[in-house]
Amino acid sequence: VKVRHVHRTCYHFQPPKHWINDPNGPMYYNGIYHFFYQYNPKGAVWGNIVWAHSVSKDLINWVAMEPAIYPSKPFDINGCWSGSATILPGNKPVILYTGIDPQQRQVQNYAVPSNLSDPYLRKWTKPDNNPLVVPDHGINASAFRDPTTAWLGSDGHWRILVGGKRKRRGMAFLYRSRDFVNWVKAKHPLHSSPNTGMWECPDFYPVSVTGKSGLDTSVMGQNVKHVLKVSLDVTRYEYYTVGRYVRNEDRYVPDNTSADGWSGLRYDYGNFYASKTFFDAAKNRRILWGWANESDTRLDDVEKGWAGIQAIPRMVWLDDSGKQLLQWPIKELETLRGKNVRLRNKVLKSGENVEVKGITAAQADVDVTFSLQSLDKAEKFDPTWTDAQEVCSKMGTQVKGRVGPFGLLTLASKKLEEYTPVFFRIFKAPNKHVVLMCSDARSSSLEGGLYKPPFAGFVDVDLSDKKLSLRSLIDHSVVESFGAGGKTCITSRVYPTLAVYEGAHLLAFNNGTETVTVENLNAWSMKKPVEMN
Ligand code: DQQ
Repeated sequence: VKVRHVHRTCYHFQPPKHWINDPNGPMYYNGIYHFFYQYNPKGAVWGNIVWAHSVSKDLINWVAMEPAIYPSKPFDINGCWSGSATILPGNKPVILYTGIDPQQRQVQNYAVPSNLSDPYLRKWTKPDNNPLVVPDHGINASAFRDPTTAWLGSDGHWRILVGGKRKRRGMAFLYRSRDFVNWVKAKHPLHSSPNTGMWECPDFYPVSVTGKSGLDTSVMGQNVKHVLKVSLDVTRYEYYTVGRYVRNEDRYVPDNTSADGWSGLRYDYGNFYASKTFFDAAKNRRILWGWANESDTRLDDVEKGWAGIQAIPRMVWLDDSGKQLLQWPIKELETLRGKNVRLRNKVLKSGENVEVKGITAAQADVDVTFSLQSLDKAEKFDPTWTDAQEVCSKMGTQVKGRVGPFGLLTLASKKLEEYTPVFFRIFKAPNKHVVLMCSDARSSSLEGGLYKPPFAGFVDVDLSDKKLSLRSLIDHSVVESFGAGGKTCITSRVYPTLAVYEGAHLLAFNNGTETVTVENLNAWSMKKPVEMN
């Protein structure tokens, strides 16, 4: 086994070996953060799925526990798939998860801590009255999974969603229960959408219309909107809408500013899937975990002996516009920042770049604000360009523009044989500017056989101050970027051959005709967490 250490991450969540996928049941309980995830204890490909378990006091330094849930009973003998945690009144955590039963049906089970006085909640019990929910005759038993965190209605009944589909219509089935044991399917799903296929890992939660504070999942009231996120099995991308939860009908109605379906908003326009949020009562915030799969081949994964990482946990809250979420790496990440270098007011004329020297460029946190001299000469935006990735694929870093492309070259080799650019390009449309953000893996590696897409999204940002910011978290085989304070996020998995360890460089560049100034750039070498998984 060639354990390919050069591409292992340093500060992303990653166990020592084997396959990982979805984040499961994240929660904060009695001073400890718990994180569970889909894990194959026997190899670097998907299979034999259990709930691996790690605990932390700060979401950065993790200690691995034994697997919390693993196949052992008829109701989960063929797999313990994704699910969520809910903390019931009386401070009692309960996990809901999907089990695969002897008929390969997907059923919903629960598990409770075996010993509530164990601060790490190492052992979990699966009571004998499982499964709690089985697919009834109207439900496709192989498309019925991933229960959400429960929320409590004013009628005293708990509610959960289970992801599914009916023919090609994706849906979030709604179940209600008074005692958390007897669950009854609601007549209508909470929401559904045609031609979206299976909805995996639904997530449904309230967000405050003012400020960044998170809300407990059962909060209702005046100044609250709701977010519904689904992971679409067909595209392997996630979509969310911001909308209204009509409580008396138990229906969710997306706002008319939120496209419902494949053209909608995404948490991340790159490699990020099966995500899940939880309410962190310690710091009054909502935190998002998401899985970033490998982009190399299955054979590479077997040779490496590992596959899959978790993206850095992000705080999520509603933008002032009420139209989208903002996301930002949890502030605890900053405790890993080491050596800092700074660039100030560095003017980049057309075709110029500048290297940011003195940090470990393969393992870094970069935060930069660009200021633009003028937007007057921006290229005209063609309204048929609805697919950002397509625009990026035609207009990469080498295609000279006017205002942009400008941004960062991450994981760049000395002579730029390899680099993963993260950049903006600004266009002019009637009465507004259109900002394109790209994280383009096409030039990331000289190695063949890798998936190297030009990931991209549009950034709905007000440019009246002619400033645009970008933060990138670089960690050997991942570049996780946040445009305009977290309005648009893109995660790319890349496998450089030259731009590894000391061979990796970081630059800022401008390939537009218009001058761009690096007004302020901070880059930090990142340290390794003390204990890991
Ligand atoms: N992964 C789990 C399923 C879920 C899928 C199985 C999403 O529960 O639907 O490992 O990645």
